[in-house]
Order: sequence, then C-alpha cells, then structure tokens
Amino acid sequence: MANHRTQVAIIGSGPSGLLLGQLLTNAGIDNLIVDKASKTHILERIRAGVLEKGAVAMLEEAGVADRLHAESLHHDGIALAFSGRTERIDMASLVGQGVTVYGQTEVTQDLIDARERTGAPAFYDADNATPHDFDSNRPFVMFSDADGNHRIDCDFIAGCDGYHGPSRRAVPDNAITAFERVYPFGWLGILADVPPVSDELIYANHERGFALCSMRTTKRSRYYVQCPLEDSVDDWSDDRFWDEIRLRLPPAVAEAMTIGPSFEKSIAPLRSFVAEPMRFGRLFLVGDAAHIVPPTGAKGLNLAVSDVHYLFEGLREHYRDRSDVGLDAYSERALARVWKAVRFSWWMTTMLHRFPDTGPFGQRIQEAELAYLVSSTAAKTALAENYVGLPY
Ligand code: RFL
Ligand code: PHB
Repeated sequence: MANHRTQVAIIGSGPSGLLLGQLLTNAGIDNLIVDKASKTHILERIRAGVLEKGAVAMLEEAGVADRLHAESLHHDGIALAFSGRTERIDMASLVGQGVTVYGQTEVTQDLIDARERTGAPAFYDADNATPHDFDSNRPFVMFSDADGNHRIDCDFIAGCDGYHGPSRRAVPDNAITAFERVYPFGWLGILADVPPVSDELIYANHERGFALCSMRTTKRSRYYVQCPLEDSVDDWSDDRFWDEIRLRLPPAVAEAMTIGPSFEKSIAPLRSFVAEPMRFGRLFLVGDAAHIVPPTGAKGLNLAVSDVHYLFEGLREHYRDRSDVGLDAYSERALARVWKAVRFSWWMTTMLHRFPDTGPFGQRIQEAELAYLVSSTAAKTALAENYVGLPY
C-alpha cells in the first residue's frame, strides 16, 4: 500500500477538478488529483463550447487564460429560428455583455498543461477511487492502479467526478435528496472541419425537431440535431445528418452551409438533475457530480466553474484566515446559482424541442412563446441575462 498525504484530495480530472486544483496550488494549498480515465481519454472528450464571462474570469484568476485570449471567439448575440423567421437576440445591447466560444477540450488542455508545469501530483488510470470517513476529521481516499493500492489521507475531499462518479454514491441515501427530469430525446452532435454557417450560434425550433449550429473556431463547426433516444450513431451517416440539419434550418442558412466529413459524432441524452445538499462533512460535490443540465442553455461547464469559485473561496478562507464561514455556506451558495441555471436550461429546452407528447396544443404554445419573446425587450433581456451568465 502506498500512503499519501495532502490537504485536498480531488477525485476527477475534468474541468472542475483541474480548475480547483490549479487555484489551490497557486494559493499554496496542497492537492492531489485522481482520475479513472487516461489523460488521452480526458483530452479527447468533446463537450461544451460556450463560456460565460465569470468562467473566463476564473480561468484568468487561475493563470490559464493566455491561449483562450489568443484563440477564442467573442459572440455578442445568438439567433433563434422558428415558424419561418430568424430573430437575433443582441445580448451586447440588451445586457452589455456577450459570451466566449472556446471548447471544453481546450480548457482542459490548458489546465492539464498548467498542472504539469507546477508539478502538482495527479494519478490517471486509477481504479475504484472511493471517499472514506468524510463525516470524521480524518477523511481519506482509496484507489488502486498498476502499482497497487493507494491511500490518500487529507483534510477535505472534493468530489469532482462527474455524474457517474463515486463521490455522490458514497453518501448514504437518507442524507441526500435528488431532483430529476429526464427528457424524451437526445442530441446527436458532430464536429467537422468546415467553416461555420454563421458568425453566431443559431438555435432552431422546427417541426422535425431542434437543431443548433455552433462552432469551435472559424474553421471548425459543431452542429447538433434532436434525435430519438433509441437512435445510435450508426443510424446516422454524415449524409443523413447533413440532410436532416438542413431541413430544420431556414432555407437561406441551409443553402449557405458548407458540409464535409465529420470526425466526431456522438449522442447525449438530455437530463436535469440536482442533488441536495452539496456538502457532507468533509466531502464536497462539485460540477456534474452534483448536477446535470440539458445543454440547451450552455450551462453545464459554467456551473462547474461557479461551484469551484465558491469552494475555492471557502478552502482559502479555511487555510488562510482560519474561518469556516465560506465552507459552511458552500452548498447553499452553489445551489442558489445552480437552480437558476437548471430553470433556464429547462425553459430553453422546453421552448425549443419537439416533445412527443404535447401535441398540436403544445406546439402552438411554443410558437406563441417564441413570438412573444422576440417581440418583447423585457423577455429578450431575461433570456440574454441568463445566457451570458448570472452573477456569482
Ligand atoms: P466531468 O467533465 O464529467 O469530469 C469528471 C471526471 O471524473 C472522472 N471520474 C472518475 N475519477 C476517478 N474515479 C472514478 N470512479 C471516476 N468516475 C469519473 C472522469 O473520468 C472525469 O475526468 O465533470 P466536471 O469536471 O464537473 O465538468 C462538467 C462538464 O464536463 C459538463 O457540465 C459539461 O461538459 C456538460 N456537457 C455540456 N455542457 C455544455 O455546456 N454544452 C455542451 O455541449 C455539453 N455537452 C456535456 C456535453 C456533457 C456530456 N457528458 C457528461 C456525457 C456532452 C456530454 C457527452
Ligand atoms: C457547443 O458548441 O457544443 C454548444 C453550444 C451551445 C449550447 C450547447 C452546446 O447551448
């Protein structure tokens, strides 16, 4: 058995674990990261693409935003396409702010590079990571790898291990309440090295189902269509995907779209999920380990970052100021922001997708909601305010 000692043991090397680790290291607080996946696997996962200003500020605070500033795109608005119309939501003029388009893959790469520069410890390909004794003052994490069994004694455990990770599952059922909504469809997403069809994102409500035109760079497009949950990527040739998305977009957009071979294709189910509370003694749940939102509001990654903000502040106060006020407030502060993003993501999903069971009445309600939304400065402002990100 190899024994390790650190101040904060972090389970999970996704954006939340890596960002928390970097902020702690910069503040002189020891931390150790354990992930079950390989570094290559972590860097190949294709996920979110839109960063709120608060998330960019956190990456700046961590000292990992140089490449982001050089390579990201800034967007001042989004387009909504529905009922044969295309309307722009001008976020910059409505709320004085836009969003940053920079792939989660790039954020993760920048964080892993920064961690390697500091030499802070991380174990990849780790099996059976499990938090123990977090209701005591001497918590520890066990895991095993090719070298055998490991034990990490620590002051605190950060459960940054995603929706399927072991941290939330280690909490007794009677100590946790879960809130959940599962949507009756998924998103099929592709990446292709073709120029994006528009300078800004287009969210389309169409009778054939939702479609989204997004991007990673001026040369790389990320496109999605709503699909049945039973579908598999093998059902979707590139040709079928391009035909389907063009049917769901305004004709002028469809005509202007450059198509080409995809190099990534995946289907993600849509779910809203919140676990309360987010703290159990010396175990803190962070990011997807505690909550999931459907991607329609582009909030998943941004919520992981705001959780890290609250937890990092609490841990810094604990070590620097010997105050536990921030740690004691973590769950409440994080959940207050989480639920607002859960509501926004649910609302965007409900407004933009075709639901199998709501019928013609539901469709008319959606059309009326969208028509009202784009006609009302108050409603557009509410959308813009949430999309660019509510304050921390
Ligand atoms: P992550 O990124 O899931 O990282 C968790 C890490 O924990 C590791 N892990 C374990 N480690 C040790 N032992 C175990 N037993 C472990 N089990 C798991 C995993 O290997 C992984 O490295 O969570 P984090 O850091 O909280 O970050 C959250 C974001 O990744 C997430 O909110 C977003 O990516 C959500 N999301 C999307 N968000 C958007 O805003 N826009 C999108 O387009 C978008 N697409 C997506 C997504 C999430 C997806 N998932 C989780 C399936 C597409 C997908 C497919
Ligand atoms: C993405 O680019 O992957 C993306 C953008 C906006 C969303 C969801 C996903 O709402």
